[in-house]
Amino acid sequence: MNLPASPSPDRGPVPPALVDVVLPCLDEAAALPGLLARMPSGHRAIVVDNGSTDGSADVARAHGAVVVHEDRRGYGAAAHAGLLAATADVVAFCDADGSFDPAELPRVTAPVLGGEADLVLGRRRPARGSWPAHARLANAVLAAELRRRTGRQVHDLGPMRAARRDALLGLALADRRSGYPLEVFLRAAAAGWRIDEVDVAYRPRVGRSKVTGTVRGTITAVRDMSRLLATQASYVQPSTAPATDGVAA
Ligand SMILES: Nc1nc2c(ncn2[C@@H]2O[C@H](COP(=O)(O)OP(=O)(O)O)[C@@H](O)[C@H]2O)c(=O)[nH]1
Ligand SMILES: [Mg+2]
Repeated sequence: MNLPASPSPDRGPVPPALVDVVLPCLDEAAALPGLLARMPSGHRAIVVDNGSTDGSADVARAHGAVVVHEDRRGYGAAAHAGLLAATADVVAFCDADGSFDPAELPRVTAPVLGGEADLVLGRRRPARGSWPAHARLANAVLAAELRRRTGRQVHDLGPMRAARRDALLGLALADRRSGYPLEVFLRAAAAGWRIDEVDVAYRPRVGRSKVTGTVRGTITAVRDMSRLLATQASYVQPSTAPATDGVAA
């Protein structure tokens, strides 16, 4: 990891970031410049390079991002490496493929920064052509199952989300593949977190999809998530979770 030392508020001209934004990245050199240019103030980009061969790390650095390397392949491995590298109180996650607009991040991070929610999920509102039908259907089925199991009014398990860094670390997340977002949700629900959902735009990605846009990627994602759902009884204990007053509770 090559994180620069955080600037001290009384010595450096740059204030510390309020939010660290983890961007898992596998060959997204074409999308990064546009993405990093739209990072809102107070939000610091941490690009987690997951073995890219297209120069993503150099592009990310050239456009002002902190770059972290994670050799172990998998969305969860990259996302978690970013979480471990983060130093801000609040950490957000966003795909690095150009399908999300970082300018919308404050809508996701504000309820966490303001102490009104413990986990905020970006509910994807897709533009035409941005979300293959099979992936959309699989996601809707998963969300319905999650509502049934947890009672939380979740509609989309999208990749844009935010929570407090310490709280996320306390979840002891184990998945390092595409089940990672599901594990975050399940463990957060089991812990009685206030979980909120806000709309975010979902646009066609820049470049080729590695997960939901391919049959192989979708099968892997479904398999990873099914495995997690099968074992969820071991850590989802609704009876012991305190009642919450979150919007989605
Ligand atoms: N599939 C996959 N994506 C990764 C990996 N490491 C980082 N990523 C990033 O995770 C994000 C989601 O991947 P993407 O191909 O857009 O998935 P999709 O939108 O579900 O088709 C992108 O920013 C990828 O660059 C990995 O090992 N596998
Ligand atoms: Mg994508």
